[in-house]
Amino acid sequence: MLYHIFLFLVVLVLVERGSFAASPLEIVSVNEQLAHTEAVRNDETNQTLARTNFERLERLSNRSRYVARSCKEIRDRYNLREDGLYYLTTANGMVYQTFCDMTTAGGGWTLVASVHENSIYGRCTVGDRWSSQQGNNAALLDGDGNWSNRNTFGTAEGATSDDYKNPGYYDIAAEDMSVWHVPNNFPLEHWNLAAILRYHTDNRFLRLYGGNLFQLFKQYPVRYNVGSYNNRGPAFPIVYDHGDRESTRLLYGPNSRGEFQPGFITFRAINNERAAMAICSGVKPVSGWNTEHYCIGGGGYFHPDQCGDFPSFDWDRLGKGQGWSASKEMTEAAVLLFYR
Ligand SMILES: *[C@@H]1O[C@H](CO)[C@@H](O)[C@H](O)[C@H]1NC(C)=O
Ligand SMILES: *[C@@H]1O[C@H](CO)[C@@H](O)[C@H](O)[C@H]1NC(C)=O
Ligand SMILES: *[C@@H]1O[C@H](CO)[C@@H](O)[C@H](O)[C@H]1NC(C)=O
Ligand SMILES: [Ca+2]
Ligand SMILES: [Ca+2]
Repeated sequence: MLYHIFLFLVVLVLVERGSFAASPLEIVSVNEQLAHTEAVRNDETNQTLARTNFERLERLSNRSRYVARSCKEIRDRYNLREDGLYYLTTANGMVYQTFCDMTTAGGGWTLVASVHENSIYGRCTVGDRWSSQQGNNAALLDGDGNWSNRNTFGTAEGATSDDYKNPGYYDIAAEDMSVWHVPNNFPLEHWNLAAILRYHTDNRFLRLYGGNLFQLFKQYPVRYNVGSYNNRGPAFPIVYDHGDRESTRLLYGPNSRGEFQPGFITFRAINNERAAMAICSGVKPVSGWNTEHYCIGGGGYFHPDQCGDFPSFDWDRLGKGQGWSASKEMTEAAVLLFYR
């Protein structure tokens, strides 16, 4: 027995030594690795320090002293022309931060929302805040969703990575809209250049609809069975800031191209199955009602294969740009909504 214990100890000691006795070559390489890791970390730290430019931050932080309800007011009152994040205040005094586009067509555009499709396969599931997160459900047809309430969510910096809605959506009295389609996850400082489509209206149409989408969708509820399929909301011509009618056409599926006319923005379109969609971006449906393939947002009840923030952009397979399927670029880009 003792002999066995002795043997066991010998083995144990050998194993221990084995694991500690690295060759000199190995030791060098481990040290090199540590040194390398350290260097990378230093570099990262240095970069972080470089980014924390105090003066710049102070200047940005000082923007909290401006008082305005929209980016247009900031532009007009303080004569600021720099794109970026600014603080705005609602009529009730609620302060929030959002992105101002101070350059497009004279600037003064307030980012109020973004519609982001996190899972085209998820049919009215988690992340489908602009349609329904509660499943395709015939009992949820009333349009008391996020197009027509004062609920807010998300952040301006995260607007291409998830849905975003700030108080400006219902608080600002605007005249026109601007829309940017920005590839998912792009950082704010590159949105403008990265956008695959950018346009705005210039006929002040929002004046006729209460000054914002909150009011517009009161008149045109985004609700199942609210009208027949030939009953669509208003459509308005757009002015292109990046892209044109032809590039807009190509962003949607070949079959869809036969139904719409590019060069417009349309609100509350109703499809064959009488589901309502909130916005047809860049197009006006003219000779067909399969709007679920090229319009976004909606109520909580669709054809079972259509529910979602981009209801059926993948009808003929995701991102294939064939049949009714929208292009991959379009399906994987967030839709940023601005007011002025
Ligand atoms: C980081 O900055 C320190 C001090 O400014 C400098 O000594 C160091 O070499 C820098 N490290 C790297 C990896 O650039
Ligand atoms: C920020 O505001 C403070 C207080 O008004 C002022 O003293 C400072 O110069 C401003 N900083 C910048 C970078 O504009
Ligand atoms: C509206 O957005 C909120 C997130 O704040 C979400 O919980 C809710 O489910 C959304 N409404 C619908 C109808 O999806
Ligand atoms: Ca979805
Ligand atoms: Ca979403």
